Amino acid sequence: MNILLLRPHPGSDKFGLGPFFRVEPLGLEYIGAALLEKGHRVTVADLRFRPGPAAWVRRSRPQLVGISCPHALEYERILETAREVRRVCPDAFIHVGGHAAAAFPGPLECGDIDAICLDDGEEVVVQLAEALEKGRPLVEVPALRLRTGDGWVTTSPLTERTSLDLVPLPARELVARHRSGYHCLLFKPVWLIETARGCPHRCSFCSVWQLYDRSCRERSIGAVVEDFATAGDAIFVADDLFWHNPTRSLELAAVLKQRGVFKRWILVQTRTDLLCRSSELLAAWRPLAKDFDIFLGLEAASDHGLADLTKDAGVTETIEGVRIAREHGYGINGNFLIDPDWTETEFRELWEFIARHGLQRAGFTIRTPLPGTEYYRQVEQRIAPQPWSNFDMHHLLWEPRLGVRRFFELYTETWRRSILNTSGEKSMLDWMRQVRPSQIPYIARILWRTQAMMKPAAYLEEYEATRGRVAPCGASIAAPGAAEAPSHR
Ligand code: B12
Repeated sequence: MNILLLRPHPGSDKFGLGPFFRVEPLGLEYIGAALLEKGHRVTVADLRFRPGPAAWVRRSRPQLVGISCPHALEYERILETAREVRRVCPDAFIHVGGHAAAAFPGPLECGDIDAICLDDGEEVVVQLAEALEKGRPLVEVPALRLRTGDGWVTTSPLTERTSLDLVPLPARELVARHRSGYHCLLFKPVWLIETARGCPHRCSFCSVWQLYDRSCRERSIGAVVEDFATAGDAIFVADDLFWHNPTRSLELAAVLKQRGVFKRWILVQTRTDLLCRSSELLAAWRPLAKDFDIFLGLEAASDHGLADLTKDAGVTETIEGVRIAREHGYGINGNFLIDPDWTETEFRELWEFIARHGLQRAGFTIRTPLPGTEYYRQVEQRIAPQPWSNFDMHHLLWEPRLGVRRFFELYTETWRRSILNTSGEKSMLDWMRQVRPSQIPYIARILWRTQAMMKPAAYLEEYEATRGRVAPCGASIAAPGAAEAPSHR
C-alpha cells in the first residue's frame, strides 16, 4: 500500500522556545519502520519544510494518510491539513495519531478525518493498513476512534501496551532529506532518540502519565546502543523521565562506553528528586558527551506551589538536585509554571529564588490545563471560547487574578531575568561569541524573535487578537458525545 505520513507545522510559535527546537518526527519514523517491514511503500513528509501537503499527496498518491498530532495546540492545524489532503485526494483514508490525538481526540472528530489512533501507532497503523487492503471491517482494528455511518465509535483497546522492542529502530532514512534542518538550541543537525516511554509520577498538569496509566516502558539496551552509535553528534533524548530505572541506566551507560559512543552534546529530561539519589548514575553518564544538559521541570519556587501541582517533591530537592548535577558538570535548564491566579508576592518569590540559585537558564510558561489532564477537567468551565492554538502555555485562557495588563507586566519581567533577554545579563554579543560564524544569522534570528517575551505589549496585543475568536473549524471541534473527550466549547 502507498502510505503517506505527515508531520504538520504546529502553527503559531510567536511566543515560547519553539523556535529553538525543530526535531525529527520520531513517532512517524517508528511507524514507518513497522510499515516498511510489512512491505508497504512509505513516505514521511515533514511539513515544517516545503512543499505543503497537496504536493506530497500528488507525488505519493497514497491510499492511507497518517497525520501526527503531538500537541493540543495543533488541533486546528491538523484539521486544516486533513481538509487539504481530502480536497486533493478524496478517496484516501485519513488517520490522525500522536500524543494529543490519543489523550483527547474529541476536537479531531470531524468529517475530513476517518479515524483517530488512541494508542501508540506501530501496531495500530499496520493493522489498519491490512484491514483497508483486505477489505476487512475497520471496527476490528484496535485502539481507534472511528467515523462510521452511525457516528464516532471506539474500537476495543490493544490487549497489551505495545512493546518498544516491537520496532527496534526508527526508519530515520525516511527524513534524511531534512536532517540538516533539525536543530536544538545551538546544535544542528540534531537526532531525537527514545530509550523509554512514560512516567510513574502524577503531576497535575501533565497528560503523559494519564495516557499511559503511570506505566514506563523501556527499549532493550541493544537497540538503544545501536541507535546512539548510528545517530549523529548531537542528541535530544525524548524520554519523559530519563534515568528512571537506575540499574538499567547504569548498564546502558556502561555498554555505550564499551561501544565507544561519545557525543558532542546530549540533552535529557528528568526530575530533581531523582537527581538527588542518582550521583552514581550522573557520574557514569557524564563522560558520554562533551556537553551534557539536563532539562528539569522545576515548576514552582515553594513547597506549597509544588504541592499544588502534585509534584510529589519539594524545593529542597530542587536545590539539592541542581547542586549535584552541577557538581558533575551538567548544564541545567528548566521550566517554571506561572499561575494566572498568582498575586505579586508569588512573582517576587520566584525572582528571588532564581537569583539565589542561579537559575537564569530556566524558561517560564503559563500554567495551562492541557486536555487529557485531571486539571483540565477541574477548570474546564473557566476556559473562555478560543482557538486551541492558545494552549501553547503562553496564552491566558481566563482572566488572571491580577488583571491581564498587570499579569503580563510581571510575566514579561520574569522572562527579562532570563539569559534570553539580550538587554540583560547576556548580551547579543555574548551569544555571538559562543557560536561559529556560520551560526550567527540563525541565532540572531531566533533571539530577535524571543525578545517579544520581554514585552508586555506583545502579549497584550496577542490577547486582544485571539480573545473570543473561535477557529473556523470551531463548530466541529465540540464533538458532542465523545465520552473520552469533553470539550470546553
Ligand atoms: C519532542 C517533544 C517536543 C519537541 C517537538 C516535537 C515535534 N516533533 O514537533 C519540542 C521540544 C519542540 C516540543 C515543544 C513543546 N511541547 Co512537546 N514533547 C516532546 C516529547 C518530549 C517527545 C515526543 C516524541 O517524539 N516522542 C517519541 C515518539 C517515538 O513518540 P510519539 O511522538 O508519542 O509517537 C508515538 C505515538 O504518539 C503515535 N503517533 C505519533 N504520531 C502518529 C501519527 C499517526 C497517524 C498515528 C496513527 C500514531 C502516531 O505512535 C508513535 C509511535 O509509538 C513529548 C512527550 C511525549 N511523551 O509525547 C512532549 C509533549 C508532546 N509536548 C508537550 C508540550 C506541552 C510542549 C510545549 C507546549 C511545551 C512548552 N513549554 O512550550 C511545546 C510546544 C511547542 C510548539 N509551539 O509547537 C506535551 C503535550 C501535551 C498536550 N496534551 O498538548 C508533551 C506530551 C509533554 C508533556 N509531558 O506534557 N515538544
